This record gives sequence, structure tokens and C-alpha cells, in this order.
Amino acid sequence: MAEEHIISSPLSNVFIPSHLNIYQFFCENFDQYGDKPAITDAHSGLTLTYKMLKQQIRQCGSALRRAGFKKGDIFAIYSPNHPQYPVLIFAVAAIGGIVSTINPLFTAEEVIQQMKLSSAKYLLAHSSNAANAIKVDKTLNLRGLYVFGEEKGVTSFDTLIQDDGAFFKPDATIDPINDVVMLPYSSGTTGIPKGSVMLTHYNLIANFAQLIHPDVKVFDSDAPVLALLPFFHIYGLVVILLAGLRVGAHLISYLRFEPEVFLQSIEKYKIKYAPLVPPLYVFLAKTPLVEKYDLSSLQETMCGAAPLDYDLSQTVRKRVGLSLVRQVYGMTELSPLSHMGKRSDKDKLGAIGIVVPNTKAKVVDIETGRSLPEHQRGELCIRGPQVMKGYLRNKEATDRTIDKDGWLHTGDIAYYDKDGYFYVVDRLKELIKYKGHQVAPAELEALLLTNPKVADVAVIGRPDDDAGELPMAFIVRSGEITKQEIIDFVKDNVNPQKYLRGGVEFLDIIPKSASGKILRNQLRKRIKESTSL
Ligand code: 4UV
Repeated sequence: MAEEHIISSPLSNVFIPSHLNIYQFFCENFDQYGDKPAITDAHSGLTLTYKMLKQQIRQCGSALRRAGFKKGDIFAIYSPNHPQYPVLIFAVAAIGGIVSTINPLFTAEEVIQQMKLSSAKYLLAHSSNAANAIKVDKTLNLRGLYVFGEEKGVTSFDTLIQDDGAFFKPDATIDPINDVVMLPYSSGTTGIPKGSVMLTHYNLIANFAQLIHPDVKVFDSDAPVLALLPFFHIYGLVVILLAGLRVGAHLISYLRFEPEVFLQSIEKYKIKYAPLVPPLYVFLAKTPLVEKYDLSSLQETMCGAAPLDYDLSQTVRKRVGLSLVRQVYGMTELSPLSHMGKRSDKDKLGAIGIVVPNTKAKVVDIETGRSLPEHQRGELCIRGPQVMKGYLRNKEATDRTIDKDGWLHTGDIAYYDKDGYFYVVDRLKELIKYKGHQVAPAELEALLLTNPKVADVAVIGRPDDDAGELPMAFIVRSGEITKQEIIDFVKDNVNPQKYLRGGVEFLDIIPKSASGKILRNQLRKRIKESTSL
């Protein structure tokens, strides 16, 4: 039998409580943190202390129970980062409900699609999304619709906070290992949207326990943390929001990215830790605004969601005066972390890091499935307590992603070195990452095929220094249509992250395999050749 090459975490195992739900676990210390600020909106200065958070969770949970919300019900949240975001999460979780997080830039149709897939019957939207939320309500006939802020014709979230809290009752029957609590959206590994990723209470608690191991930990004190990355995405949700609150950090949150507000707030709140994505390093490397503010409080950044260029990371490190810049690697289906750079390592910055505690990784040959030794490229697979329960109501996709031995196949091509550091070098899956956001090619292809002048189509990511990748389409026409008309057609139907910023090219035929699969590599090669001319 061939030798198995499995890499166990080089770190000691951590203890993962399996008897607590996420409300009990993440809010455990709120009483002790008391009047300390928990979360501040950088634009308005609105702040919730830990004491206020605890109280509002109680009031919201009580009001939701009075409104008939019960264990197993699904509550969708469609909002940019807002100080009360965690109020809803923990109130719903305590009752035994499930939270489905929705990208605040989604169109009404995209929200309807996600809510239909998850069967969510309750929605909390930000007031800036109220018009879309009302459309969603008309289509899905929701049981409850609320907004952050005030908006005519919709119940304000604050009405829930006016409850006396008497009806709040954490559910005693939650089974943390098996009960799902979070349903983030992911397009999965084949590019066809899979819908909701089922994460259990235990998955989220496990990932927190893993990321605070002393050798890798994200926050080593309760100093202010930048909460700019969106809470609807698993990185912002777990690594910033849940982890930050559990350790008593002061989170500075943003409704949107405004360069001056962002830099000013680092100076004002003396932000020390900043979880980032690559486009923010590009911003910090290039903007002259950096010279205008005192950013000396900023000490540690981490970067994930897409590859970080080593030279870029060094430029930012020097320019801002950071003591730690490291990569982390995650995936929605991994709650999200499997790899992190060690706090002590300064020389491995091209790597995504080592395997986090209680986790195993292997790299398998994509043809034979056999595990590979050092320095050989293949598909990265992960096994550990953070691996999702599966895709909601999609057993086939679940079985294709998690094999019978419990290995989650990431769809990323990687290798590892003799010290157990992993390097992601390519993507096997079709997913496009625009500024760290998921764009599923199959979704755009399906949309473009609804245009009567499009006979066939393939969408890929065009490499881009600032955004990582830009969605672009190869089109076979069946009628008169211009490139601009195609770009506008997409703009009219999807959220801005999915626009065809990489452009459109016309072809006579889309290259396909005998089984009809689009040969995306040929198209990517074509782009590479045309840009290197
Ligand atoms: O499912 P998803 O959108 O999930 C993420 C999660 C990212 C992170 C990053 C840092 C954290 O601390 C954390 O908790 C979560 O992006 O997309 C997963 C895919 O994104 C690519 C890779 O293709 C994954 O399968 N990706 C994520 N991190 C990296 C990366 C990285 N460091 N380098 C290259 N690609």
C-alpha cells in the first residue's frame, strides 16, 4: 500500500467545549466586561457596551419568542456591519434558531433566491436596504420583517429592544454538536451556487478555540480591533465579531468603506489589530492619505480570503510600521480557518501558515486521489472539528465535498514544505474571487444565457493587481449585441461585485471537453497570452 502523507497540526491540541451553545460560549464574559465598549460604529460613534449588548440580546430574544420565533426557525440578516448585528445573532442562537447571513449588496432577487434556498421566514435588513426588503416580503410573505434604523412602513429593530426581556429563555435542548446555528452562503467548489453552508454551534466554538492557541492567536489582548470586513462573510463573522466579543475587544465597525473615515478611526480609536483582505493592502500601499494620519497604534494585520503578494505585504509593513503581517487561510465550509501564520515567524510570509490545532491536512493528486509528499502540488484537503456539517438540503454536493473519511476537499491547489508550512498556488474550483468576495461563474453564465442574443458563454476571473480577479465573459453571439450591452445587461441583474469588470470577448465557440465541461484553463491561458503581448 502506498504511504499516506498526512500533516497534523504541529501545535498542541486545544480544549473544545462541546456542551455549550454559541450564546453561552461567546457571551460568557459579558457581565465581567460590563461597561467596556464592545462595538462602535465609526461613522456615527454609536457604541454598545458589553452590558448593553447582554441586555439587548435578552430583550430581543424575549420579543422574538413573543412573536412566535422558535427553535429551528431561520432568521436572515441583510445588513452592512452595524453595532446591533450581534444582538440578533445571539438572541436567535440562544432560542435555538438559525441565522442566515446575506450580502448587503445583493439585489432583491438575489436575496429571494438565498432565502428560498434556506427557507428563512424572518428578515432583518438595514434601512438602506428597506426597499429591497419590502420586495422580498411581498414575494416570500415573511413572518417577520425588521430594519435597523427607521423606515416608513417597516418595523424598526428597536421595537424589539423595547421588550422587558421577561420572555427570554435560552433553549435547554440545543445539541451543540449536531444543531446548526449559522447558514452563511457559499458557491462551493464547482461554481454552481450551493446555497447555505450548515455550521453548528460546535463548529464555531471549535474554530475560536483553534485561533486563540498562543502560537497563532489573533488577538493577544482586548485592544481595539478593526471590524471593516463584512459580518455576513465567515471571516468577519467568526474571526472578528465572535472572537473579538469573546475576548472583550473593542470592535470598530463600518457601514461602508470610506478612506478618510477608515484611516481617521485608526488614529481616533487607537486600533491595534486589523484583519484585512488583499485590496486593503493595495490601498494602504498606495494612498497618499496614509501620511495624513497617525497610524502608529496599528501593530498587527492578518490577511486572508485571497492570495497576498509578498512584496505588497512588505511595502505595507514598512509604510505603516507593523510588527506582524501574516496570512491566514480559510473557507466558509471550514468555519472558516484551517491555516494561520505563526506569531513568531517572520520568514514564511509567502505561506498561508501551518495547520491550526486539532486539525489534519493533506495534499492529494487530482487524478489519483493519492496523498502527496512535500513540495508536490495537489488538492488541499482538511479534516477537523471546524469542517461544516454539509450544504443545506444538498446531499450530493455535500458528499462530493466531504469524502467518506471526513476530508473536506477545498478545491484549492497547494503544496507544503518540510516545516509544515502550506502554500496555495492555484484554484481547481471555478470560483472567482473579486476583492475577496465570491463570484460563481455558473450563476453569471446562467444569467447571460437568458439573453436571446447570447448563444453560449463562459465566465472566468481575469487576474488583476488591485482586485485579485475580475469577472469576464467569453460570449458566442446569436444576434447583434455589443460588448457594452452585455456588460449593462449583467449590471441590471446582479449586485456590483458580480459586474463584468474584466470585460467581454466574443468567440466562435466555447472550448469544451467531450463531456461538455467548459475548458476554463484554455480560456485563462488565452487571457494570459493576450496580456503578456
Ligand atoms: O468561502 P470563502 O469566501 O472563505 C474565505 C475565508 C477567508 C478567511 C480568511 C482569513 C481568516 O482568518 C478567516 O477566518 C477566513 O475567503 O472562500 C474560500 C476560498 O478563498 C480562497 C481559497 O480559494 C478558498 O478556497 N482563499 C482564502 N484564503 C486564502 C485564499 C489565502 N490566504 N490565500 C489564497 N486563497
